[in-house]
Amino acid sequence: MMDHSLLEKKIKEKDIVALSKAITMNESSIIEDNIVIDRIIANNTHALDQSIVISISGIPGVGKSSFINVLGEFLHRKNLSIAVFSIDPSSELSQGSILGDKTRMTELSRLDHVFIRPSPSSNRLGGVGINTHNNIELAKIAGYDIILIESVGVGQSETVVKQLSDIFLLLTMPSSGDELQGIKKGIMEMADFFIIHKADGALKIAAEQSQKDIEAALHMTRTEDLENRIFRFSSVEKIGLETIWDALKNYAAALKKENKLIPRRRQQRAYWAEESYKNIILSHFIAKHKLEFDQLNAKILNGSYVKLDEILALVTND
Ligand SMILES: Nc1nc2c(ncn2[C@@H]2O[C@H](COP(=O)(O)OP(=O)(O)OP(=O)(O)O)[C@@H](O)[C@H]2O)c(=O)[nH]1
Ligand SMILES: [Mg+2]
Repeated sequence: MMDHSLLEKKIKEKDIVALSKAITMNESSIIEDNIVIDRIIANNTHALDQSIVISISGIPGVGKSSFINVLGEFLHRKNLSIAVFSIDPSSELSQGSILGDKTRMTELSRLDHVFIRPSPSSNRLGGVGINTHNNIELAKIAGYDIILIESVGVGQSETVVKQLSDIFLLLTMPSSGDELQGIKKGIMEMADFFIIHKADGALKIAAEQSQKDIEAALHMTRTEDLENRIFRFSSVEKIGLETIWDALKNYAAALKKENKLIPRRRQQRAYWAEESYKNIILSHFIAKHKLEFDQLNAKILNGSYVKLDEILALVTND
């Protein structure tokens, strides 16, 4: 086993093997491993505010991996260091499309110093986020300039992704008609940027219409200035990436300038800390009262109805 201070040192040297190992330890079900990682993060809180975290969400097949591949390559050419995480908060069963992502990020994964990590969606604590947040903190300690998160965008999971990122980018597909392909209102309200993706070939015209539809929908619900927030793009044609990147960069710079970035990240840390201790308390409590819970279960299995009163009594008498 690697010495902890050595592991920490190697992470800070952007050693990809060390970072992978640390992430594995963070996701481990062995609490001692988690504690080591927690200490490494605690030792390096000064390094946590340097990177920009951008999440890319959208329905399956919208082209998130393809877009990340193109954007990542572009940023790499600008000498920015890139880490990519892939998460699927919508499903606890799925482990993410690991193979799919690797194949769709071929160019990116071939470049030196690019870190690509598919993140398992389920873990000991029974949810996405807690580990994922720490994984991202580790990538920040490693000093990656830009951290990209691919996440399947379905419903409630977006809240979780929002709690992980500085900038939330929603990919949509050109659609005919006004249904906006069932994009949930909540997601529309949450996204900082909209990209109508696959705006190429036969879909080019539909993309223009989609842009108008999205603009109209946003004007109804959002009060802030949405100029330079809605783009059309094709990861095949790759035209106009500079404009999109400028907009993202300026947005991040404005957040910093208006002193919004650090409070937002602190709020996110508070959110994840709360998730974390809630889970710890829950597992601890259930383990402590295993016998009583087993008895309640046995009663139900024997055909009795266990009243809420009994459960409340168990909890409040602790
Ligand atoms: N025409 C066109 N096709 C694209 C574009 N980007 C991606 N595709 C295709 O769309 C399909 C899905 O692309 P992915 O990048 O895997 O999409 P994804 O959103 O990451 O999919 P999941 O990870 O499965 O949710 C692939 O067949 C791509 O080749 C684009 O800009 N234009
Ligand atoms: Mg993908």
